[in-house]
Amino acid sequence: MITPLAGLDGLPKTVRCPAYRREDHGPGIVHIGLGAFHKAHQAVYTDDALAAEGGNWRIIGVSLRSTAPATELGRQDGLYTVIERSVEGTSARVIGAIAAAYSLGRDRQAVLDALCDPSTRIVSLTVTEKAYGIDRKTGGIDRNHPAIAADISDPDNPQGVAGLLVWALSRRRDAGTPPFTVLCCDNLPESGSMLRALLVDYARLAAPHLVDHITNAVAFPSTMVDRITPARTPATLALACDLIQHSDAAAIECEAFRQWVIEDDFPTGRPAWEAGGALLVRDVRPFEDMKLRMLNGTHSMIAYAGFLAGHKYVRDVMADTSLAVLVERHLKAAATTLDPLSGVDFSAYAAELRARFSNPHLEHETYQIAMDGSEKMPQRIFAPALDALEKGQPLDAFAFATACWLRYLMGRTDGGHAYALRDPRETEITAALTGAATAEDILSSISRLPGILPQRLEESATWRRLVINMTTELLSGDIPAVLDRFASD
Ligand code: CS2
Repeated sequence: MITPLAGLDGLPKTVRCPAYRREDHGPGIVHIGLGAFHKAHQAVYTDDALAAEGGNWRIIGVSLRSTAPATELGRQDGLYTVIERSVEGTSARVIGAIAAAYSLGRDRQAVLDALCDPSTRIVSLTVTEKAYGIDRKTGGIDRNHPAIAADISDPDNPQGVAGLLVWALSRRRDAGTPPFTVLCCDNLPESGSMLRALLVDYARLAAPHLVDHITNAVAFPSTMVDRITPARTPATLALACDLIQHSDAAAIECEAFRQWVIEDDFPTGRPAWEAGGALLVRDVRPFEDMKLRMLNGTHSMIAYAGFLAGHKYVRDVMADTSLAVLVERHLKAAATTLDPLSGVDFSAYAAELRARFSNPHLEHETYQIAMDGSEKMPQRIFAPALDALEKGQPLDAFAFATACWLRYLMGRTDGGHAYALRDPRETEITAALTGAATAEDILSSISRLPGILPQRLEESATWRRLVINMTTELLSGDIPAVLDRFASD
C-alpha cells in the first residue's frame, strides 16, 4: 500500500536523502515565494550546505497568495521530492531544508514573527518579476501596483514584498535586532540594487525614518539563478510515487543542471552554498546579463514563436528545423551584446543551452514561458537590442522576438483560437490593441504603454522597420511557413 511521505524511513535506497539530522538545524532563512523554482533551486543548495557544514540555516517558506504549497509541505514535515531529469536518466532526491511552510493569508502572525526573529538572518525571494511592483521608468515603486497601493495606505498591515520587508526591517531596528540580508532570486538584472531601490522608494512614503537604514545598513546581494523547472503535472506526482514508493503531494520535477552565482555580501552570515556548487563572486552582473539575454531571452523567443507555430513544449520547438535555426541565431546575437566574461565561453554556453532546451524528458510549455511578457521582455530582449543598436550590431534577432511577442499579444492564433495573454498588464494591452490592424498600429499602441519599450529603441528607424516588416509577415497567416522563410533568409 502506498502511504504519504512523512519521514525518511523506508525510502528506496536509490533515493538520495538529506545527509544531516534535520532536527539538529534550526531555521535561519525566510523564503518568500514557495513555488517549484525555490524547491528545485535554493532549497537544494541549502540542503547541500547543511550536509557539508551544518548550521542553523533551514528555511521557513512563505507563500504570499496560495495556501496549497504550505498545506502540501506542512503535511509532510517539509519533506518533498525533487525529480531530476536529463538524457542520462531520472533520479529522485528528498530535500530536508524546509523547516516550516506558511501561507501569509492563513498564518499571518507566524510569518511576521519569523521575519522579526533574530535567528532569521536572510530573507530570500522568488516571487516572479510582477510581484515586486517596480516602475520600469523610474526604478522606484509603481503606485498603481495592487500590493504597493494597499501597503502605502496601511503600512502596519503589509501584504506585498516591499511592505513586508520594510515593516520587518523597521521592527527589527526598533528591537535592536540586526537587519536580515535581502536576497532577490528572480530573473531581474542587478537584482540586489533593484530591490534596494524599490524598498527605499517605498520607505520614503511609508516609513521615511528608515530610508537611511535601508540604504546603508541592509545588504542586498545580487544573484543569478538557473534551473529549468516546468510546472508540475499529475504525471510528476505519479513519477514521484514510482520513484520513492510513497505519495508526495509536494514533489516537483526539473532538469539535472543547476547554477547559482551569488554576490558574496552577507554581513550576518550565510549557508555554505558553495558546497552545492554555488559560485560566490564580487560582481554578478555579467552572469546575470549572460543568463537573462541568452537563456531567458531565447526562451521568450521560443515561447512566442513556438506557441504561434503550434508547438506545446520547448523541446518541440527545438525539433522544428526552422525554429532551431532561429534559436541558434538568437543565442549568437544575444552573446554578441555581452562583454567578455573571464572563464566563460559563450559559444559553449549556447551549445549547452540548446541541449538543455532539447531535453526530451521535460514538458516545459511554451505557454508557461509566454506568461508575463510585459515584465520579461525589457531585460531579456529590449536591453540587448539597445546595446546592439549602440554598438552598431544587427538588430534582426531582437526585432524577430519582438515581432513574435506583438503577434502573440493579438490573443488569437492563425486558426482563430483565442487564448488569455496571462500578463499583469493584459487589460491595458488588450485595450491598447483594440482596433489595431496593421503591424504599425500594433507597435505604436504598445509603444505608448509606459515602461515597456525603451524610447531610444523606438527612435531607431531601423528597429521600427524591422519590427514592422516581421510583424506584417507574421500577421499574414500560415506562421510555420513564415518562420521557414525567416530561417532560410
Ligand atoms: C523561463 C524561466 O518561464 C520563464 O520565463 O524563461 O523560468 C527559466 O526556465 C528559468 O529562468 C531557468 O533558470
